[in-house]
Amino acid sequence: MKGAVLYAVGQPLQVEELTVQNPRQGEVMVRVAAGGVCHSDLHVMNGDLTAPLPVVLGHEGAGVVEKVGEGVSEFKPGDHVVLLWRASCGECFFCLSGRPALCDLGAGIRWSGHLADGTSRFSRAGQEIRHFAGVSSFAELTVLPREGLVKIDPEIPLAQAAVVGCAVMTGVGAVINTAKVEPGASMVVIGCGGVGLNAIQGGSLAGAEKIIAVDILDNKLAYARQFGATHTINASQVDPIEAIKELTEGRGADYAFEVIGNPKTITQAYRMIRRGGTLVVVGVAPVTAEVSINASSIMLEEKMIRGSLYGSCRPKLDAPRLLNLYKAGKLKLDELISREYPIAQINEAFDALRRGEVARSVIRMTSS
Ligand code: COD
Ligand code: ZN
Repeated sequence: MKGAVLYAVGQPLQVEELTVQNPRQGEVMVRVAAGGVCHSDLHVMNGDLTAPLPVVLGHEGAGVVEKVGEGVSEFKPGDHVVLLWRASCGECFFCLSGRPALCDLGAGIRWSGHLADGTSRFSRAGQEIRHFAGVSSFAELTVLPREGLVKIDPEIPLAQAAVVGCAVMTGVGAVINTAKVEPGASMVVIGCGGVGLNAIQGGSLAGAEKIIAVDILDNKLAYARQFGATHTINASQVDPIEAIKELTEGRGADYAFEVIGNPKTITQAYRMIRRGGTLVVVGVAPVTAEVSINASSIMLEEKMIRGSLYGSCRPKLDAPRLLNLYKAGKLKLDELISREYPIAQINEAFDALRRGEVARSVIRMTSS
């Protein structure tokens, strides 16, 4: 079967024939229908985020169960599933407290590139190839832990289901689950890519009154308006902090969401919120980066800083809920998918993401 492999930082992906082993105990093999092209994969390709290499990239996807390993009774061949980039055990302190994104199971898989038994199912000519975040959706077939899948309504188109696996749960979740934005609030979203646009539509769902989108590209700001932004600011043309103050009676916004992963824009976002406001950091900066924040303001202005990992979601609850909102016409997924590429053109899909041309694109493995 075909898969897209990253062998070294700075190199393009190699699309090649790989061997995939059968699922073992507690694992599920999925025939991937669509894999979303997210900036986090690009961060790994350019070395801003690390992952054990070589690796089959892709951490957003949906598909159809092909085979199940021993002991798996909740899935059967033919089930439609969304793939999760943070599997969670359901039993630990974090899972029981409703914070499954913080479970050790998914983190272990992410940093080792191995499934839970410490091995990989992918290889090529005897060379081991790692999993990415336990998903590896840029492959025709992939193997996941049973805890990394959510069964979905088979009527949902699988490309639309795929983007729920990362962009939508991460972006909408940051607003609804992490920040719990209330009706009438003002909020800023810095970075209007695949994830940021979903923070914007999360703001619409929450009933925020002002949703201010900040980007450096006008085409991204046009997408932002389509997803519910009430105001847009091009940060390459005006000082975005001053512009936010003007739009919020000089106070600053109630909430700011940083959806890029850049220390400079994290600092900007902190300065955009009002006294007592909340900054939610969704993007991850390069591992050694530090953020500069005026120390006294934290206390004197009672500002809050929150991280949001995977939109603080509870995937088995949130994925079906989001897909129901899509079916009810209340969540934009069709509009999110700007382009579809065959796997042979995956490097072109990443070039388009680098150039800022798309809201989200997906790699299509099957036509369903
Ligand atoms: N000011 C304003 N906007 C900017 C600036 C700037 N200085 N620099 C870039 N932007 C805009 C770009 O024009 C673009 O529109 C947007 O920021 C980024 O969008 P995308 O589409 O390139 O990125 P996404 O939405 O696919 O990914 C954003 C993340 C924040 C998820 C990603 O970058 C990240 O930080 N990933 C690491 C966190 C992680 O691992 N998450 C798990 C999987 S997503
Ligand atoms: Zn992602």
